[in-house]
Amino acid sequence: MKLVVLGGDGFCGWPASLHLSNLGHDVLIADNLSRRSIDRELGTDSLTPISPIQTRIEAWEQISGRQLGYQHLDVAGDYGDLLQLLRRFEPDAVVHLAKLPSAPYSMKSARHKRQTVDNNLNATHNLLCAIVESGRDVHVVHLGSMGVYGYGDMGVDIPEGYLKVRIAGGDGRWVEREILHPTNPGSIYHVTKTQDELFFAYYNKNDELRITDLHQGIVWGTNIPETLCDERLINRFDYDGDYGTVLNRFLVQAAVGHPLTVHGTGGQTRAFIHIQDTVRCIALALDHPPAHGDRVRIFNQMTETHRIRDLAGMVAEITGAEISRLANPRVEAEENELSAQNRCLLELGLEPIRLSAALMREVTETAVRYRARCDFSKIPATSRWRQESPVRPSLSSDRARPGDLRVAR
Ligand code: USQ
Repeated sequence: MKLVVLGGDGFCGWPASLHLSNLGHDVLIADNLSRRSIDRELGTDSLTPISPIQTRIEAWEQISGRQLGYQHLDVAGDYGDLLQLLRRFEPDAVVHLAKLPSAPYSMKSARHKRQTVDNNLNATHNLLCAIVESGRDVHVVHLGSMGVYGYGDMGVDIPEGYLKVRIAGGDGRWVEREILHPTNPGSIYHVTKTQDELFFAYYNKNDELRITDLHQGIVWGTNIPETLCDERLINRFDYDGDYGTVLNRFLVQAAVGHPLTVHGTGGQTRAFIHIQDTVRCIALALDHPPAHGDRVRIFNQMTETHRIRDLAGMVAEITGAEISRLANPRVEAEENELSAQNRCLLELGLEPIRLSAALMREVTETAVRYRARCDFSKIPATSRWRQESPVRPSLSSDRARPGDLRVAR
């Protein structure tokens, strides 16, 4: 297949590009390298020494004998160039990861909220609009988020994208419908993922675009076999308070001798997936495109759920790290249950990598190898979900919020 990977230089995009290239696809990466410029803005860097994109591409060609195309492209800003790319390269599918992908970054300030909305919504809309204008039949595979559902305790497994509902009619009749699952985002970043769903539904209905939206859980792990072939191919490994995801942060913290930073009680339950499964799921979604006329296909791209304090406990047991309980900088429920269906990807052949001590040790070994590069001052999560205000009363973060789905008891 001819594939464009938008955002192919990022944490998920780079390993996905190599994996797809290794499977024999003709891959072109389009990226504005914004993840690298955000590192400069925040004074942070990947724990692993990632190479410049040109070095990455040359190294992959030397090692695999396969070519990767590259175009510097701001998907949210350069609509004309995006359209030209679709016309010139004629891809069968586009993997869309051209996003600002961090919840804490999106909550840092008014500027960061606006930047996240401007980038993420325009990137998705430009892509859909350009596919229609190009007149080409392109399957879009988008990396969405489990966070669009929110983390309310619904008492049943979260379905994959759609919810069967019964609506009481005025005349006592019940009407059955299947609707997009209601959204309940917990950050501006997650708000953009919920808005993506509406763009997809609209362009699917109006223009019959074929779209797969992968609602991904929190990624952990850092490398896949392809990124381990040569140090020039190594994937990025974020541990800072804005871009590091929770389990990877704990594993780096253990490796450098920093106490594990559990927010609040650590009672938050979240969905997880290993980076190797991320790239496999993207390949599976590409191999099994929706048929013409199908509605937007939504898969829950997660393999297990865990409570944050349990993860901290496991890491502490393996490494001997201390656990510290910090005031939670986010507005989120302190305790929640979470279970979700992931049958679609399993039926396509995904064999999930489960969290295990051995795999966690592997990530810790990478962290130990590069621990001299760790900047301790970047570990604390400094992004606050709610601004202090002398006029607004302070609100409990654990109260029921509009949109929370709770079991009627
Ligand atoms: N947390 C800690 N300590 C830390 C960091 C985080 O206790 O040092 C807690 C957070 O308060 C939160 C949970 O761990 O309750 C998860 O935080 P996270 O930063 O690992 O993940 P989150 O911000 O929710 O979002 C991340 C990615 C996003 C992806 C999402 C999957 O940034 O790209 O979509 O995970 S999901 O949450 O399933 O939507």
